[in-house]
Amino acid sequence: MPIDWNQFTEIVNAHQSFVLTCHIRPDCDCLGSALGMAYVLETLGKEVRIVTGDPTPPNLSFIDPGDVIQVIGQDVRVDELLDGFDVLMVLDTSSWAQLGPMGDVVRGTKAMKIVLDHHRIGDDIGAIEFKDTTAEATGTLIARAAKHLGVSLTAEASKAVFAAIATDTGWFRFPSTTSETYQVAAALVDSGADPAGIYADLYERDTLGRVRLRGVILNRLTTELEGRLIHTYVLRGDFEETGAIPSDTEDAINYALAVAGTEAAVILIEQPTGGFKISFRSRCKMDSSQVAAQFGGGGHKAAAGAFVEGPFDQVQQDILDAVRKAMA
Ligand SMILES: [Mn+2]
Repeated sequence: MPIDWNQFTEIVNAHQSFVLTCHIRPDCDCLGSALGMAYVLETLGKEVRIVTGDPTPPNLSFIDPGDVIQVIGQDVRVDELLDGFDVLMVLDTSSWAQLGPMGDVVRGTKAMKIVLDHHRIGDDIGAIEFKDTTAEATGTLIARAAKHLGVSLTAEASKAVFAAIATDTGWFRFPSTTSETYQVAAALVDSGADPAGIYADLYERDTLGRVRLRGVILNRLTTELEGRLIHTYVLRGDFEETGAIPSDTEDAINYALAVAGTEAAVILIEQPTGGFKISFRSRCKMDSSQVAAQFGGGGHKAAAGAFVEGPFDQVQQDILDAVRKAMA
């Protein structure tokens, strides 16, 4: 459903103070959208604060150079945030599970609640919903909101919104990317966003350890079933040997899927405290979530995860057997 921007504008005009929030494990779309919306509202003379359920991860701190994003339970307590403002705006999600500790504020506040989001799934959190599930990013909705509210973005706000859209579209390559995506991006470049600088901040700030661990992971790639299944692993000792940390394995499984002909990928990552974190990816009929469920995990058809304890050889055999069966 298209968003009723007149109604959105009326709500903004009729209120003075806003709290913006987004989902836990914040990504660039959620943080960039919050910063962009905060700029728009402040330009209109509103009082705004951004409070999230989780801290900004270190690799995304570039998006908030002024360090204005606050964390619930760290910078402000739930009971301190329940009143004293007019509108709670939830960005890039509308599901209780994704709100984390901010869910207590959403439940407890008497302020008006609105959602600005592009996700299909979500809960009724008692908010007026401004949802456009055809939008490629919440960042796109921020750019539209700025237009409807008559605010031109500064270079810094443009950078935040550009980063939001660029990351949610896989740097403008996912099928959700349309000609309008490029038009919005072009307008953001005109108002000061620097794509080369944003790309470098996002993708060219890895530690040497992270890149070395990637080498280890790539070296161990093994294919079977005529190349349809690809798998690899990380052992505890690899972290020490390369100087990497466990979060450096985050997107490792995606390199495996870069190999032509692969339909499913599996990575086993031994945790520093023992046990294996398993990630499954599927681009075939295999339902990753069903395979993960056999090991107490879960997720979606295309991507799922589980945690399994036991000796490496045994865990690897059990996991691969389940995947082979699901792909048969
Ligand atoms: Mn998003």
